[in-house]
Amino acid sequence: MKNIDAIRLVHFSLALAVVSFSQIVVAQQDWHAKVGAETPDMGRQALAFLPNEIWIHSGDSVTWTFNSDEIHTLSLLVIGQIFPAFALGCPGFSVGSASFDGSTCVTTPPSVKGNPSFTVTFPETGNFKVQCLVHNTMNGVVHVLVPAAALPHDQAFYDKEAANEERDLLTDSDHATSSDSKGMSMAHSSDMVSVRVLAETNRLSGARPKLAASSGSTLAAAHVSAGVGEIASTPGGLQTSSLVRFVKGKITIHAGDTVEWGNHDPEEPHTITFGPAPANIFIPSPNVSQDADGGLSATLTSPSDAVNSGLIEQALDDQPGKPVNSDPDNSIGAPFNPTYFRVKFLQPGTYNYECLLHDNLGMVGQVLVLP
Ligand SMILES: [Cu+2]
Repeated sequence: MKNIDAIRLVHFSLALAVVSFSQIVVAQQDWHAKVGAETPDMGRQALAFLPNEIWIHSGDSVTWTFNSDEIHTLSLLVIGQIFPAFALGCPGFSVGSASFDGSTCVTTPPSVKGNPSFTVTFPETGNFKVQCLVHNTMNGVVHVLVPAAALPHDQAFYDKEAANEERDLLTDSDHATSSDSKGMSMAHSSDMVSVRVLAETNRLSGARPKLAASSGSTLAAAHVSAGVGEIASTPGGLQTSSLVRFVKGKITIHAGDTVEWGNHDPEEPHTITFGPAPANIFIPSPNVSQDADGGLSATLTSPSDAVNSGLIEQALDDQPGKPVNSDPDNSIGAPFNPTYFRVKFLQPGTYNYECLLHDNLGMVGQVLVLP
């Protein structure tokens, strides 16, 4: 009996070894995906995991490569945990590689193109949401199946899908017709649309005596789109296309005119900042006041004056069961986030401005104020 037991044990061990070996062979697969994409001038950003849905075996890993100059995180959160601030992480960060089984949060620090890629091993089966902590509307899913399961796609399929999604997000043009007949197509590559703004200003100037009588402090002579964006979706999650530019950001007005900036991006916050960056770039500087419609406004007397709008952005979507507008970025506690910033220019001169969050991507503008 002992011998038989011993033989059985040997057979069992051998069987285990074979099973383990075959699992290891299957488990060696490392999949690849990208985090973000951008046009060469960095003006158009794909806030997306590319692709954002992938099917793998337990034991496999996925390597995500950071691919843009806009910051992103690769984060795997635990169901029920409070959505963390990107600066704090899980709290804490993983660098280089990690393992995720759904029980403990894993995230990279905010990273950009050129940083080391991040490899996550998935030892357990399950469906795991992938999230960027910087961009709420940037997520995806990893489906982890048992090793014996057939996988629907290979790496070549995902590479092709990523390329297609990247192209769609970076060349999005359908928004142009719905928002502005020229804004998106001319966009940032050519800012030679000041003629149109001038004409608009002249038209408004003609009507000014009448409007001035209504004491409207927010008479806008010209509107600048501070960023334009669209949220797209695959079955795997959300992907967002953002034009990180002041569309028609170089404009010409007359002294006494007001310029209004509006954020047309569902995801990206922006600032409109004249002069040096304040210590806290997220909140409006003391010389900013709030208009009756919730927009923010300021008056600049000379090109050496400084003003910071703070974050101009859409609030996060409200969700059933959550406090209304619990957006932590809502620094001024308004019932909704300010999406407009208006500046009245009293004296002629050249006023340069930038977005403090995206000046590194080239998000700058200029207001030329004529007498
Ligand atoms: Cu910006």
